[in-house]
Amino acid sequence: MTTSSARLRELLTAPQAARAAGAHDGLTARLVEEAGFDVVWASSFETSASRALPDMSLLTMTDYLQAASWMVQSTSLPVLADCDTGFGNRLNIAYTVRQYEAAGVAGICLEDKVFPKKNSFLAVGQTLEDPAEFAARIRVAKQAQHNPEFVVVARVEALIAGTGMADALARAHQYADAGADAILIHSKSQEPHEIQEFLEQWQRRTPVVVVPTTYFRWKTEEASRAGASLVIYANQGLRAAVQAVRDVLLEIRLTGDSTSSEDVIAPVKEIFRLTDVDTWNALES
Ligand code: SPV
Ligand code: MG
Repeated sequence: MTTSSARLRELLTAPQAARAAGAHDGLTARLVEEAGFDVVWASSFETSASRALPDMSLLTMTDYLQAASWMVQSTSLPVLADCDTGFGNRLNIAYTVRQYEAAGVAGICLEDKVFPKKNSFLAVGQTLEDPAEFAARIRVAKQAQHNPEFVVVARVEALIAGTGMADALARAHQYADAGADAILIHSKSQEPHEIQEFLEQWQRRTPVVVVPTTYFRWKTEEASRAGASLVIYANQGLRAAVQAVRDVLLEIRLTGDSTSSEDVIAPVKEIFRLTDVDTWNALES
């Protein structure tokens, strides 16, 4: 039987880029699968926002692990879990790997910022971790895993912090030397140019993961041709839900009934289907 980690590895090393979408619970993970994505991204931004909290390292590892575990249980797709900076020091990272592995998560992503990290798009100064220390953490993560297929993605925040392309590439090489299975290169640019330059210089040394949130015009196929192996649509689902819920609730309050919203909201039966009501009824009988 192919494990979810082996499947994620397969996707990362395939000639065409795979597609991931962000989720924060079982239902959103299931919607990611039904929409035809290949991977569920257990997003720290979405998981924090679902609790009306900013993505600022406020939740604990247990909170994020619980959310990722719901995702694993509700979908057959591999789940790649955003583990921020790894929730502490080297030992915490080893513990994180063991816990996520035991929960059936296919892989984790660790970013090279200092704890407590803040979301990459916040207009605040971002402090990067010392690259040698972060490389050591990647080494520890790889040593801690029991399943040889478990995936550890090293996320480079140099372009976010503004330390430049040379720093981004040097860090990525250090993390790959330390055993990272893939590099996530993040950017807050409106255009994909710096990501394209990174990919060009990286020469497919390891798989590369990209997150086109701000440079959203870049198509999956273009990212694939440029050498990306996984394209993460990290938060569009959450943003769609916020807008849709807001619109419908406002409409109901203004009109005094839900008639005009019925055509745009999912029927109750659809929620029954999404939550496997038939399976549960069959279990009872
Ligand atoms: C997340 O989805 O939590 C991410 C991606 O880390 S981003 O919000 O773009 O930093
Ligand atoms: Mg995150």
